[in-house]
Amino acid sequence: MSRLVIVSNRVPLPNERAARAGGLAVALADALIPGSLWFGWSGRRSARGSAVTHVQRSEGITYATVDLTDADYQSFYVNFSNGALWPLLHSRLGLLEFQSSDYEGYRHVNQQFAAALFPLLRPDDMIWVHDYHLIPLATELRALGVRNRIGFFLHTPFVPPSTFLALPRANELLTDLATYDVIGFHTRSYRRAFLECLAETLDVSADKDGRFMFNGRPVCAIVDPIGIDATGFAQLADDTARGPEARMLRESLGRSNLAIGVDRLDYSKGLANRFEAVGRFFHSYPQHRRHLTFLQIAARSREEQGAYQRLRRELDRIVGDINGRYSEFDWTPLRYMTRAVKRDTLAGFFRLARLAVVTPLRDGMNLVAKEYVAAQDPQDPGVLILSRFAGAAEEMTEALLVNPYDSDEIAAAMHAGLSMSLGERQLRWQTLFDKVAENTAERFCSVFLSHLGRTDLRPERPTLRAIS
Ligand code: ADQ
Repeated sequence: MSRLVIVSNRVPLPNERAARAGGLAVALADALIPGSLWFGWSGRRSARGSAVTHVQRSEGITYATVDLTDADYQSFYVNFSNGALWPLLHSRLGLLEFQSSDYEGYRHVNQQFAAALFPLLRPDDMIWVHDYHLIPLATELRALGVRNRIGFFLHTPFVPPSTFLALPRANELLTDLATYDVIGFHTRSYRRAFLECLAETLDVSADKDGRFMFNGRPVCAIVDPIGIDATGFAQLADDTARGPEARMLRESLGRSNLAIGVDRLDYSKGLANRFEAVGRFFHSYPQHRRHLTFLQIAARSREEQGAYQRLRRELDRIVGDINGRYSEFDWTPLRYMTRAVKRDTLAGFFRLARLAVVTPLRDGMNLVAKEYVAAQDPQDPGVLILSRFAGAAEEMTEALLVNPYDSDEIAAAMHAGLSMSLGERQLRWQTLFDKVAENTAERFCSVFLSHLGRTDLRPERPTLRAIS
């Protein structure tokens, strides 16, 4: 059997796992059988950058990481990946900042990653690359003569040509993507947008299953929505809802119901609009004052970027405004913490919450929506309010779907959720739970890897670098 090599920008090292148990680490846990290799950035900066590869082993998995220099960190990670590609792929052209030198830095780091990974590879390894930081990696590996199967999964949305082609050098990134053997997207609409970009710029047309030929080689664009370990998360929620943190939260609420939001502190997550909606809710439905407390947990992220600093200031202002306006001496409508919370604690909090408000302006998938559903008590489930513009909305149609830009619609959905009969809550939840329990993280991995496993190795040829 082929060895699996996972490549992602950040590698969740075993000693950081508990603190950083984000979507990727949890979703890929099932694919990572002993013997696998995980390669990527260490999260550290040093003068030697990627010249030294740090290797450690844990539970049969090898973790190989490289550092970035300060200059590479700035151009590759901060400026191009998060300052250009992230806003572009979330349809925020107004926030896109492009500098050719950052783009060159991005390509340079991908080239260095390929050079550091190359000596670790075996001929029949299957290489699975993750996310927008590493789009050119296959091009760089092929240039070194790597013939292995290489797949790519994009965790963000993909955008139509009218948006994507606003990025200078967009054609090069499309060529890079078409250089993989398999390219995975969360939803049909992201795949469609990608194939439209290919048709428009590279004159490539795909069949209805996303197969096309590129440079004489077959390539397949697949739809493979990411999932979670639903039964494991349900068990975790059941356990931790009885734990000390959940008990303290419950006691602090008094007789008030709990509504919850959990996100990275990112402008794509729609937090400002959501907070405005909380204000609208207490304005339009005063009967809920004192009877609902909104808890927003927002883990700070990418703080080195101006857009994120501005967002934080804006959110501080809105929270102050709402709490100043509606608080009573013994009740605060909106509790807001800008810290990550441990995964097991979160599970228990989800189970206590009568509403989850998951309203990103755009989101590749959104795993919080799935975690909330998995965490509910089947006898007395809460209600999920979900943005139409999260990838999760394509599957989770029994949630209360809202336009995240419409504060009044979100407020009305909160009211509807709190007024919903037990019978309707159970019906909606059961259908949602069945879907979340079927489209698991394990299924996500096995679908992707079975597609990748069916592709052929590239024919032998001299390396381009050796020729030039
Ligand atoms: P993210 O943008 O990070 O991921 P999301 O899928 O919602 O978005 O969350 C990832 C994980 O982080 C979840 O397991 C969640 O519980 C956890 N998390 C979020 N906020 C937290 C907090 N404040 N404290 C503790 N844990 C928190 C990207 C894409 C998404 C896509 C995922 C996976 O942007 O659209 O769903 O990858 O593909």
